[in-house]
Amino acid sequence: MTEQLVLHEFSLSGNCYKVRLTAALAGRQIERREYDIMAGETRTPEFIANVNSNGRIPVLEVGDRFIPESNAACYYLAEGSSLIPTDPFDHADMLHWMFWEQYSHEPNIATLRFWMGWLGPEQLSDLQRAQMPQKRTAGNAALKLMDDHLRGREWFVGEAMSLADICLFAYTHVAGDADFDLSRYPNVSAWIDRIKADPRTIPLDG
Ligand SMILES: N[C@@H](CCC(=O)N[C@@H](CS)C(=O)NCC(=O)O)C(=O)O
Repeated sequence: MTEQLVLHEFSLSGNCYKVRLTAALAGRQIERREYDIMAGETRTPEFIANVNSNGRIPVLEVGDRFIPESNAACYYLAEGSSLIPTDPFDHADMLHWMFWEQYSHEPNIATLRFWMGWLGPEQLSDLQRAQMPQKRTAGNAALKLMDDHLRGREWFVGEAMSLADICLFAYTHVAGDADFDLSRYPNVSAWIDRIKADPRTIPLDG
């Protein structure tokens, strides 16, 4: 019997969306449980004790066990599918882009999207306000690096869509929410259209 899969999420988060998108592309069924992160619902003693000691979503519940961190949850769901290359070099290269997404992309683009779209300018602390220009510069540097890599290529790794594309797509395609101008990055824009054109792709707000 296959184990029941439950995604603990805040559905408008790109980190949660990438897990749902992976499930859709890999043909895995998941249940969804919504949390209001603005109300601190992932910071309750119950959540910390039972779901994720780090107090954050997404978390994929597999039977009676839990996988925090979006890219780890994607990796679990994609196991055995074409989203994970079998060639050892391509496999490592896929991981390279997934780690890069978490260190050089998400902390800039996703954080600005959250600050601008959810907290709003009045709610930002002085420290957050001071960090905004640096995050914008770093976010544009990430988009430029992606654009350069995609010149003459369809996918981030090898000749097919992999988890590297899914994990990077999640926050890139909504970077406009944080006032990043995607028209400056034509190869990224074409890649976004390519992923959206896959009939299995689901929208972030679906
Ligand atoms: N590296 C983590 C980031 C998780 C994360 O920051 N989650 C945010 C939403 S995208 C969250 O739970 N925020 C609520 C909080 O920190 O209380 C991942 O990829 O899953």
